[in-house]
Amino acid sequence: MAIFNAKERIIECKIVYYGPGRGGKTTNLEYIFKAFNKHTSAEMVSINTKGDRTLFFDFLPMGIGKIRGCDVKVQLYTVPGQARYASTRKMVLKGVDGVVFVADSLEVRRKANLLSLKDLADNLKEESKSIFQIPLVLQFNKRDLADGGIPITPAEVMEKEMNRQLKAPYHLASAIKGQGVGPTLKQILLLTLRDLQRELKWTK
Ligand SMILES: Nc1nc2c(ncn2[C@@H]2O[C@H](COP(=O)(O)OP(=O)(O)O)[C@@H](O)[C@H]2O)c(=O)[nH]1
Ligand SMILES: [Mg+2]
Repeated sequence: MAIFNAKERIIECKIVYYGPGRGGKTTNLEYIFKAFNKHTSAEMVSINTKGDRTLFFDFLPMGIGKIRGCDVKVQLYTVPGQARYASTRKMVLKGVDGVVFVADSLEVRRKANLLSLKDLADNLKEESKSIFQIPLVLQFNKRDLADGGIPITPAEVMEKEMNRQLKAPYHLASAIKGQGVGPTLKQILLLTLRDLQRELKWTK
């Protein structure tokens, strides 16, 4: 649940980029940090876990308006995807308000996507949240690989395998080229803030 700082009139919420290892989560965040630097805090914080990193920085979605007279500050996080960092992933998901699931379009990663999605659902459940209810956007990343003749999974197949029940909005992307990164971010911000607004309606 978002943190409501009444004194400073700020609402802080947390969006986590989740997905299989090497799917492109860090690449998404690095692109956002550079391309939308007017909205971001001065520093990207990086916690090193061998071979992979947990990254986060603040994002100020200007122009999105205020909620209850408060400015909204968003923290964007990535998690390390490999199996051995299960506990880090659980920790990063604590208090999450919205999730971007970055799926790898590489055909050989089909199963890894599904396992990671299942892992996300399980970890959310431990947080008493449902993957069906939390603001969620899927991203099918690395679409550019098709140009190099590398086998990628057709979008319809990815949609069917991952999204048949979830029915989450999804975006095709090439994070390395910055394609689809902005629309993915914009949509998760919108869904998360809308959800927050709804939640705050019922509290004092
Ligand atoms: N071709 C291609 N490579 C990508 C894309 N996104 C990420 N990569 C590469 O995939 C590797 C893993 O990306 P990274 O962002 O570290 O994945 P993470 O483990 O999910 O954080 C890196 O070598 C990236 O350069 C993409 O859209 N297209
Ligand atoms: Mg990473």
